[in-house]
Parts: sequence; structure tokens; C-alpha cells
Amino acid sequence: MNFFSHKSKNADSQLSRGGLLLGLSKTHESWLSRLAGVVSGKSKIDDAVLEKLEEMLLTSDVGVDTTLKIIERLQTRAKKDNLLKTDDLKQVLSEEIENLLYEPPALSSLDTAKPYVIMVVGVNGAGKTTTIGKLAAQLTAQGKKVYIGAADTFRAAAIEQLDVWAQRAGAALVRQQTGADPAAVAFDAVQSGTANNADVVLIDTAGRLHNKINLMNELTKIRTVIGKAVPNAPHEVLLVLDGSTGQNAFVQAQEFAKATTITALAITKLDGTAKGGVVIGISDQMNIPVKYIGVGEQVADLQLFDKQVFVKSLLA
Ligand SMILES: Nc1nc2c(ncn2[C@@H]2O[C@H](COP(=O)(O)OP(=O)(O)OP(=O)(O)O)[C@@H](O)[C@H]2O)c(=O)[nH]1
Ligand SMILES: [Mg+2]
Repeated sequence: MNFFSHKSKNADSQLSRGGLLLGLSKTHESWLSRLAGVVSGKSKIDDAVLEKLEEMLLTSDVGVDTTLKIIERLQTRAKKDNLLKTDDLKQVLSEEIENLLYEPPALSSLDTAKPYVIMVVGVNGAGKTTTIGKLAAQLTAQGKKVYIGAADTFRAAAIEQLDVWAQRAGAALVRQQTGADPAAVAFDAVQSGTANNADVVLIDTAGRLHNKINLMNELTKIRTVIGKAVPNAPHEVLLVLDGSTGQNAFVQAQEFAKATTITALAITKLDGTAKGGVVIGISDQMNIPVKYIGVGEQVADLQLFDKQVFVKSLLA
């Protein structure tokens, strides 16, 4: 079974019996109660209903462009079928949202690239280290050999935090002292992962803002150096975004992608917020796939993004 394939529904414990993500329940409740307001007293989906729906989506962190796209599609459908009932709104809305969401193709490079190197980046506190810890634990549980590089040498407690995750996961941690050159740590990690026949190497990096040029250049340096240890690595540069910041996460994704190479997105902390609608806007507007979502603090709460499960968890 390949963790990187959507065919393997990992971490079933996070799913309720109906196959819904429990961690999205805050967003789910908010959407359902607001949708009830949108259709209240109406039996047909008309312009007034769509106007209210537009307002609801806009204030649910879906974002302007994506909201307008959804409303336009619903308008077209309502025109075609002027008996479109408000009872069907949840169903047609689910269909249109699902059509917008981009699901990354299953990656086969984990099978071909050994080690498969994932470099994890993002702003301070977004959930990088936690995401690495969860990923490491899920991978080792699947029998993969995992190496982790502690290339956040900036924050004092960062290496210890990662060490706790590595030990829990049964992954090897490659570290140096606080203040060491992060590119050198990343190089060491990839090199020793290669020498020890690791399947996956995960590289943690320090939190940084996209507008700090020197810090962005540091990421470029780390990436280049990793490529010297293993050709074509890193195979994935994963940007971690804090989903509970709503539209702010969206802006961060755009700005980070402008400042450096990003190949995949992880959106975390969706359990603590009703702002989960942001995943729809990010998935629709970015040319980078949302690959993982974080819906809690346990290992199983990092999930491969599955658009059907996601939409069902919002609207069922
Ligand atoms: N509820 C919840 N908390 C999360 C999730 N992901 C991360 N966290 C929490 O967010 C906080 C920050 O996580 P870290 O992994 O340390 O974030 P980081 O990006 O590595 O932070 P820096 O290294 O300081 O930049 C921690 O308290 C995590 O437990 C999630 O999906 N759900
Ligand atoms: Mg960290």
C-alpha cells in the first residue's frame, strides 16, 4: 500500500462511520446552519437564494473569485432547470464545489525515487514540525524507513520538538547544534538517508515570512544543496499553511509561491476553525495541489486531501 496514493484511505480512525472528517465539524456546523438561513422560506433556487448563498460563501473564506465561479455555475444550472428546488441545493452545491477542487494525481515517485525527499516550508507556527512528525509516523507504520533532517537550527527548542516526534515515529533524526547552517544539516540528512537506504527523507525548516528576501534565499540554498546530495531532490517542496487564518492562508500561499518553488500544499488546524472554506479557494486558485490537510493533533489527523471526503464532510 502506498501512502502517497489516494487509493489508500489512511487513518480511518479519523473518519466517522459515514466516512466524514470529524475534524471538520466546526466548519460543517457553520455551513449547515448558514445554508438553512439561505433557503429559509424558499422552495425554488432563484436569484434571491443565490444572492444569499454568495454572501454566505464570501463570508466563509471561500474567496471572491471562487465564490463567483460557484454562483455562476449554479445560476446556469438553475436557468436550465427552473424547477431546481432548494431541497437540492446541498447536492448541486456539493457537485459544483467538487468539480472545482483539484485532486493531485497519485505520485508514483515514492516508488521510483529512493529516498523520496520532502522539504517542508512555511511561516512561523503554521504546523511544519507537527506535519513532519505525523507524516513520519504514518510512513514508518507502513514499514517505510524514514530520516528526518532538523534544518530548523534557528529556534532554540526546535530540534528537541522534532526529536520527540522522531522517537515516537521510530524515525532517524539527523541534527546539529542550534545555530548550525541549515543547508549543511539538510545535506547531511539526505546523504545519510541515502547511505542507510531510507525510503523517505523529511527536511524541517525554520518558520519564515515570504517577504524576507534573505530567508527566502536561504530556502533556495537549502534546496540546491539537497539536489547536490541526491539528483532531482527535493522531490517535493511542501508549503504548510495554517487554515485557521482563513483568507490569510490564501494570501500566504500566493506570496510564498511567488517567492520560492512550492510543489504541494498542506493546510493545517482545520479542526479548530469554521474557516475550512478556505481550502476550496486555495485549491481552485492555486496551480499547486493541496496534498494534505491537518484536522487535529494526533498522528492520524494528517490526511491526504480527498475532495469527495472533504466536500461530504462540509455539506453532508
Ligand atoms: N489543532 C491542531 N493543531 C495543530 C495542527 N497542526 C499543528 N498544530 C499545532 O500548531 C502548533 C504549531 O505547530 P508546529 O508544528 O510547531 O509549527 P511550525 O510551523 O513547525 O512552527 P515553527 O517551527 O515555530 O515555525 C503546535 O501547537 C501544534 O500542535 C492541526 O492540524 N490541528
Ligand atoms: Mg517547527
